[in-house]
Amino acid sequence: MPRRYNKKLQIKLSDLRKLFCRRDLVEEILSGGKDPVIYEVYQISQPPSEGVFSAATTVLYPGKIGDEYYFTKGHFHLKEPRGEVYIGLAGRGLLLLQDRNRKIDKLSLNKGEVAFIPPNYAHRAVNIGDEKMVFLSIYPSDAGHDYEIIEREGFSKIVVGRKGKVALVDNPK
Ligand code: S6P
Ligand code: ZN
Repeated sequence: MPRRYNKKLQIKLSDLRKLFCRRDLVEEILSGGKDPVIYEVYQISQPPSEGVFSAATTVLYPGKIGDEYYFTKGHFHLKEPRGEVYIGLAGRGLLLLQDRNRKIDKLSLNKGEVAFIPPNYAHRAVNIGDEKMVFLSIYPSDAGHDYEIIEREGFSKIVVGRKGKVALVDNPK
């Protein structure tokens, strides 16, 4: 847990119900009375202002729905051009980057690795390990978050674990 933050968000399975491929499994879990926490975000938010950074530590828990690994929602930044840096602090993960034409790239985001997110790319972290994946993000305080496109269309590829292997496959939706 970071020592200092001014806002904490907790994202549960029910917040991601439209995003996982196996919606039937999500509904089965929720209707059984469970709503696991998928990730937590500890933000050091600054008032939006050009040239000022905000930062956040995300703790993404390990797990899968069907064979799809837990992930963060993912978003574009509202304001262009606004990039971002992710720094892996713990665990094993991937960072998906998707451009406006839905072309996908993946970077590894393991403990100690740094990933740059160029402006105008949607970004989503995926925990492909058995332990918590923790990363620090540093972004312009005036970047803003656009979740709408991803909520509507998802990413064009998803990350699955099949027969002990991690694979990036086409999103069947
Ligand atoms: C903010 C940055 C991260 C994410 C966090 C949760 O620009 O990319 O702090 O907000 O990892 O992901 P999401 O997609 O739910 O905002
Ligand atoms: Zn971002």
